[in-house]
Amino acid sequence: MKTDNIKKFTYGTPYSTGAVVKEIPVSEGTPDRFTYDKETETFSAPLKKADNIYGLGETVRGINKRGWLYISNNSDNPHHEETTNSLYASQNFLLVDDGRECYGIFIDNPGRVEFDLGYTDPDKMSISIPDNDTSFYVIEGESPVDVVRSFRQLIGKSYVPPVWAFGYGQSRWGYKCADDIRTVEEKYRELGIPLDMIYMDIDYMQDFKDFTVNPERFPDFENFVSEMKSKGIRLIPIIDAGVRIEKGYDVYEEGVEKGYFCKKENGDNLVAAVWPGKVHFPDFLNSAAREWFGDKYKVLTDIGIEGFWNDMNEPAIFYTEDHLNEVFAELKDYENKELDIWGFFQFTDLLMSISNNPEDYRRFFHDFDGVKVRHDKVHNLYGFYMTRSAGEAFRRNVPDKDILMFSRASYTGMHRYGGVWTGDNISWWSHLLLNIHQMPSLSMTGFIYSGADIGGFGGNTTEDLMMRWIEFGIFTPLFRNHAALGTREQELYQFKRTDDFKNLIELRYALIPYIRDSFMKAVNEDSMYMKPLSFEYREDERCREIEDQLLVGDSIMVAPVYEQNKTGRNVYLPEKMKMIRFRSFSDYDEEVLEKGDHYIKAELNEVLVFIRPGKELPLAKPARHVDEIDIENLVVLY
Ligand code: MIG
Repeated sequence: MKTDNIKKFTYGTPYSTGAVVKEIPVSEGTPDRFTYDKETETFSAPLKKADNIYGLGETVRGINKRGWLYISNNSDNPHHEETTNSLYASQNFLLVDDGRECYGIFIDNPGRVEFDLGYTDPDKMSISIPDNDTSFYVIEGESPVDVVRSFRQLIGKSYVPPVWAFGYGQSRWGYKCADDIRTVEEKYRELGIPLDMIYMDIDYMQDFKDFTVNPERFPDFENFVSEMKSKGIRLIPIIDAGVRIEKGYDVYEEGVEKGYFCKKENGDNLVAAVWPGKVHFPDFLNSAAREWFGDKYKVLTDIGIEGFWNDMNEPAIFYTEDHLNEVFAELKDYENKELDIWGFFQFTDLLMSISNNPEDYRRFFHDFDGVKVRHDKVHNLYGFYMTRSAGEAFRRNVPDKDILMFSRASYTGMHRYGGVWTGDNISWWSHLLLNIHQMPSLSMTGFIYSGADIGGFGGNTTEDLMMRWIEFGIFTPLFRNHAALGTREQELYQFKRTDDFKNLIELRYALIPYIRDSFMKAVNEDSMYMKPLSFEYREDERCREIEDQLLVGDSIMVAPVYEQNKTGRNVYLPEKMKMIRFRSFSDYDEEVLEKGDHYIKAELNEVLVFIRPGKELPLAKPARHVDEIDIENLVVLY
């Protein structure tokens, strides 16, 4: 691998985060194109009118990130919208491209990093790092694809899930017992809709304790796992970051005894609260603790579980014992007091400060390779290291099996151990569009096995939103329908047009050979699975503003419909392409369309795919499960 196009600059004492896998010699001076103001710990570079900015992985707004303030600070925010600054993940990689020349930068700092991308000053990009113990990489390249390839070689190969994980998964927070899960399988089977995974949310556990199964709700769990597997369904349980404080619970007892939990300044284990009630947080930054926690997954892999999702690992904190006590003390002042309007706001602010309080993230410490580090300085590593703990354990304990693993929080480097889902979205059309925007940025940063909660997690979905979202989800490697407790039920059999849903899911299964091939290519060649058009059509100015069409693999472009009550959309073709309007894997129209603008009809059940000239799109005959797909006999469209 050539690395002479990558320069590394360091400030303070950078942590070895594990983000990069290649040693780059340290250069003297300031990163090319940037000035550095030591006082404000801010790097600045001018932005030309033509500069587009890509990257940052899972964030709000468009594919072109220019014009907003993005803050890397992994946050549980189930109500995110346009003005949100921080989401569940932090990938400090971005690429500046004026259409002719481009460069990338990667800020390896696991604490808070603020990217002001033309927000304060439209002609300037500023990156502020309050705790500047940073490695700053500058990556030069001929084209965006080139820069991305170099970045990906720097950070190492992306995680590859088992083949069945390219199938369709049904999830919901609220399946309470084995029979609830059996019902899901039965209803899908009755309708003949393919399905490979059913996800188990927190209700399967005993009192929300990791690595336990509630024996009343799931009697003889091991048998249940094989019963479902005999029906072609893998069960995918959730694992949460917090460990319940309970006498006699092995994970708690061992963690306390071995000193594997995060501690406060005074050496006591931090007491926080999440679903299980009071918890301690495993110190995933301590390699011994990481090994210990990782081995716990064995409890479930030993009985046939082959996949997991790691949740709440920003970590999300409902409250800490210490801060809650402070709040109660302050509340005393409010009692019997006439509240004026400002007093009232102070009072509500106080109550709002209870969850995910920034102060709480400064209350505890890690033993990071023998060094005591305050949590906030390495905050964005927590989810990464939880997932690394699992990933390393799988290699040790189940070496000949591929295990499905994806996480909510992440940082660069985690892409070697698992994928991500994009956290708690809402059943909004704008979040379908957000999903379209996030996918190429995730691809850039190595998170290729990724996807959103299809249909939307919070809020009540509608049949048409679900259908349009599935039509995009067909192309995302992680393809999971998931919803929150208390929302409208959104398994596909809950809707009226089940035939259409069946056709769409079958189309996904028909596309799996192409999807999986393109996925493996992206992994092996350090390229992108989903790309903005501008990365490929360098000469075409129009492509620089297209944010609702994507290239998927080498052969196709997709143009999803993402607005309600639309039966078509405008599509820009950067070259002559063959349009396929799919109603199912075997029912479609074809039409060759010239380069340029087109208004194209796409009824609610229709998916638009465009095949690039000289390229091929193979289709398999769908099957109920991924491993039943006949990959030898493919129909090839071109
Ligand atoms: O506080 O386990 O993002 O997918 O269903 C909510 C319950 C905790 C958040 C996850 C979501 C999951 C939910 N969890």
